[in-house]
Amino acid sequence: MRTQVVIIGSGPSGLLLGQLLGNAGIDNVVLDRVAKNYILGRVRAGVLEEGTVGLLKDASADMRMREEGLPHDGFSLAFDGRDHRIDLFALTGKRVMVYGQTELTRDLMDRREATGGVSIYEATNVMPHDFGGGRPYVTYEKDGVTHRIDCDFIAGCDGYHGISRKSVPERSIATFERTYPFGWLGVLADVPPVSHELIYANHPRGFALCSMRSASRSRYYIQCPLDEKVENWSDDCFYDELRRRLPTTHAQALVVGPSFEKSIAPLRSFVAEPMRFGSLFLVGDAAHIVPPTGAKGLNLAASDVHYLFEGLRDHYLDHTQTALDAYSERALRRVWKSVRFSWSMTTLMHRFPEGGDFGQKIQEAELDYLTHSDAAARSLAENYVGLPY
Ligand code: RFL
Ligand code: PHB
Repeated sequence: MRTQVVIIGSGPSGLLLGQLLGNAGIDNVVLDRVAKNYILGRVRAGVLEEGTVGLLKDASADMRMREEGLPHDGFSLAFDGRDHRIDLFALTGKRVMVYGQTELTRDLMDRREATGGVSIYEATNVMPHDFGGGRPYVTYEKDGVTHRIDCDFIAGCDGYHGISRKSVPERSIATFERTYPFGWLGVLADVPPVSHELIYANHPRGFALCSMRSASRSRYYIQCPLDEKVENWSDDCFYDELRRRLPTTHAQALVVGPSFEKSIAPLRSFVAEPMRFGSLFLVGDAAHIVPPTGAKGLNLAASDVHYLFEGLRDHYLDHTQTALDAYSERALRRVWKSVRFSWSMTTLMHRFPEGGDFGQKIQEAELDYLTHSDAAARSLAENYVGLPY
């Protein structure tokens, strides 16, 4: 088989890139090692920047999001037993869209199917070859048969554990990493959200986040030790702990109900540089991971797609290479700013086992500053709604 671009990974970055390329008449094939339903079973991001919303529109996959997504004008920082609202719209003129990654992925998959895009699921042993030379190709196995796809470019959209980044010789790639000494225990439940906006809570017992997927579906998280086990947390235990970390008015208003998803995610900051190796491009989580506190992971995947799509479009339609050659540099400039923001939100909002009294006082001073200085609040809001591409 031959195509112009092989996309490894059918997560949000691979599907979004595939749709933008398809709309521009550029042939592509998406490969994923797991089944469609498995991908749709993962519960992940919930907050989309305007830039991400715009890209979904460009991909003609925004119809359901426009109807069912929840535009949010602000969120709360809760500490000291009180709520402090960050008015995103007043501070930046922009809002964010609350719409689950699962739904966004489903919309992109449906669109791909409707437009005849080729996706191959449950493709094992996917392997990019010869991306340093002139004739790149990708091999994979399906039902015991080995297949080969020749192509011009390979987009590695296969997430943090994918094969694309691992295929690059170690000497050609630099990595930067920080792990955090805690994780997030999250639940999803069909109960109305405790508040119509997100609440990020800093509490002596640890961080908590109240988010949502719709007016009747809530997504709640609490900071937990890294070695915590999901089995140790009944729904009652979870809600009791969440209540303790929220201001009293919210704790009293919390509506509880059985969770249908409960999982623990470790927190990590990670960046691989560069993001291009000959004809192989790394995109999204394949190149970088941020802790979820800033709601940036999926949005960074989308901005990478924006830069790569521009490069590929210019290459095929205008026969110019400038944008493609600039991909890694442009993407990384934005990546590092989001890595910085996600790290700072994480540092600000969590209890660090080794933080001590000094760390605690610095957090209090920063929260006080953010909620009493217009300039500080504006900087927070500008990063949260998303820096320009
Ligand atoms: P994905 O979604 O991991 O998709 C990668 C796809 O590649 C496939 N794959 C392979 N295919 C073929 N061969 C191989 N060898 C392969 N290895 C892997 C996988 O099966 C998969 O289908 O990466 P992508 O597309 O770059 O998207 C990134 C986002 O998923 C991620 O950044 C966000 O979910 C992060 N994130 C959040 N981001 C936000 O912008 N806002 C949020 O509010 C937000 N909240 C979150 C989050 C991530 C979380 N977790 C669980 C890590 C909350 C949580 C709890
Ligand atoms: C979510 O709804 O899953 C969510 C929202 C905001 C974050 C992280 C996760 O910062």
